[in-house]
Amino acid sequence: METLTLNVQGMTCDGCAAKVQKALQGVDGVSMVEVSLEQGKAFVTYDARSTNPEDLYAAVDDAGFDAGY
Ligand code: 9UX
Repeated sequence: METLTLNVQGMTCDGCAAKVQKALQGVDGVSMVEVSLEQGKAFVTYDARSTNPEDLYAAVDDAGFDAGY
């Protein structure tokens, strides 16, 4: 398993954090997600055989938040 910390911009309430959480958990290969609204970060544990950082950044972007590199 690999871990990645994403800097997520644009989360302003718990609902936003929940959306980011759901988006990341929906990516095949993701096993654990923790989102910190306060820190503006998402901590993801994933299987590198199934996904990669690019996919994870894209999932956050698709959910309407900016996880730019
Ligand atoms: Mo809160 Mo975020 O009311 O997408 S859910 S601002």
